[in-house]
Amino acid sequence: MCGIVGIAGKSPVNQALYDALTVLQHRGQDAAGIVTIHDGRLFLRKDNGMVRDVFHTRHMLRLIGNFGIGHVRYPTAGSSSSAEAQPFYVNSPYGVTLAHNGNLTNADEIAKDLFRSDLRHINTDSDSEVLLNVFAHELQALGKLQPTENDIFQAVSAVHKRCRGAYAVVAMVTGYGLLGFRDPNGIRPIIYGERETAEGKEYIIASESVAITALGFKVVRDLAPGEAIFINNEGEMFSRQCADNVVFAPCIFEYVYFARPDSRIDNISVYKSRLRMGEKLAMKIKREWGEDHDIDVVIPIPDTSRTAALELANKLNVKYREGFMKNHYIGRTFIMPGQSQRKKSVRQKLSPVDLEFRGKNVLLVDDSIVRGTTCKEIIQMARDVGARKVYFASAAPPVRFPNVYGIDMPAKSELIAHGNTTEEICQLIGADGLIYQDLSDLIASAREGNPDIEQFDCSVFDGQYITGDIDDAYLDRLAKSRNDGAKRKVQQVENVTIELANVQDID
Ligand code: PIN
Repeated sequence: MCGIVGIAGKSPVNQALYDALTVLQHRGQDAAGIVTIHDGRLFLRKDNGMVRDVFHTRHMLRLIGNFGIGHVRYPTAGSSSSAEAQPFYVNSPYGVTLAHNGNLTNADEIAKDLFRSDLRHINTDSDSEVLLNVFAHELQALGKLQPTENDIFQAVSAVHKRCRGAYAVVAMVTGYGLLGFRDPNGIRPIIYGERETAEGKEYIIASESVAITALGFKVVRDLAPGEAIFINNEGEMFSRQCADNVVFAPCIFEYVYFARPDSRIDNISVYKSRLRMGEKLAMKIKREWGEDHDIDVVIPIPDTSRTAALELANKLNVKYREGFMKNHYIGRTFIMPGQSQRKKSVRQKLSPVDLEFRGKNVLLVDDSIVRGTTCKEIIQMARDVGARKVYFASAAPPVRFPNVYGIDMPAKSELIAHGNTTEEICQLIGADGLIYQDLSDLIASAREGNPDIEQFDCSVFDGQYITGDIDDAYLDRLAKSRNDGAKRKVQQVENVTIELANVQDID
């Protein structure tokens, strides 16, 4: 998953972009980048690492200008090279920069066409570079010396025709303005806001509303699926529906795990959706385990699951206790490259408050079970500090299928729920009981916030891919690039790349 932001300001935007990226840091800790425009010149800083590590004072001072875009990356295609940090730039036409959240499912095919028919060279494995070149090619094909907003929107329409998959995009056309657009299924989130200043109105486009509100902008609305907005250099805003066949299916995993609880995505409060997940899971526990269950205490596995666990405990009428403390100064387990590293870090990241466990029947709650390795370790930790029984609840249904729309989920074979029943998973993770959210309840938890949304992309749970182009061959290719062996190889190559990048960076 990645985070994107773009600002069309009336005064320098470097600090605001940096601040927005720190607010979106949870969406990707792998790489960060900002590009700004001043006087027709672009200023770019990007590298692997967290926002606070990538940008030093000397970089910030060089990022001058009132328009800019930024990106935080969470690798999607198994690669984590610094050459693939975003934003990307292509010099023709006009100079276009772009940052993208999502994944194109036909990137390989388009990359070939770009080379053979459009005479464009793609220098990385990133589908974002492909997307940028498709947009640039389509804009160039219009042959305008000075593009208008209509031309920009026409190029976006052509992108929708050529590209499949998930894409929420911010881009800048040098000398003309800031653009944002969303794929025709609206899979990944993108929202915009505005604020009045003494110099005039400023606009912000971002992955999540929290980046807008935290910076003191007012949320206007989410972009519709297939829609584009363009803010020209003079600060005028235009919007247009650029897709013909729009089937809205936003990603449900944003509500389960990715988005911050203080965001609203597609008019649904992420926080409230998580409360509802807890409520519905409590009802299921009562139904299946009976009102006379023997749970003494509900304990969330921080951070994401706290909201659901709180409401689950309320509805079960059982105590909610913070039994695990999290060290916030190490990275999220989900994004670490290899299984061995992933396993080792659990005990460094979480430590139990033993008195909450000793002699008790505890219900541990997590947002989801993906590989099942961390929850296995956590269940053992609970036993080590004296829990009598350890039950486990997942606020999401079993994750059985890979994600092809920009979430770095493991290959099918690495998902614990793939090919295993709930009872088998319970055994594998070493719990005394395991309960999963039903998919219909998860959907209802999100949908009750905005009944206008008729469907969500739930592909990791049901294997239904909304773009209709995912077959076994695609999933096999994906599995090859995503298994841990492939990631370790990339890491070795990356060590060399990092050294080179650092040498170049001494300035
Ligand atoms: C972690 C959120 N969440 C925890 C991510 C672990 C699956 N894992 C998905 C559970 S946090 S495993 O709250 O954002 O820190 O099933 O793969 O072991």
